[in-house]
Amino acid sequence: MKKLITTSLVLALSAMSLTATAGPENYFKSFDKNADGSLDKAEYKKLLAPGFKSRGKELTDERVENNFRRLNTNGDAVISLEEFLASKKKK
Ligand SMILES: [Ca+2]
Ligand SMILES: [Ca+2]
Repeated sequence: MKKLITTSLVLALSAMSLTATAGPENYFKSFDKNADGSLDKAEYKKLLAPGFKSRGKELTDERVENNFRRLNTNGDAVISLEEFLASKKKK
């Protein structure tokens, strides 16, 4: 019984560190700092930053803008969860 609890705790912890692969929805929400259900450009920039950093690229405003526009299919000022998930499915 004790072992089972330990195992599920480990699973829960690894799920937390793997939010990107475990659930794009949770990943999206973790960057939605004001919890309005969408990512504005500042929030989206924070989402992009680790990926750029790991590839040794500088995250310029232009790159944020380009990525933002690609995801923001309806052309408003924010990326909705739907738009974010749609971009994940395309890959
Ligand atoms: Ca937001
Ligand atoms: Ca949008």
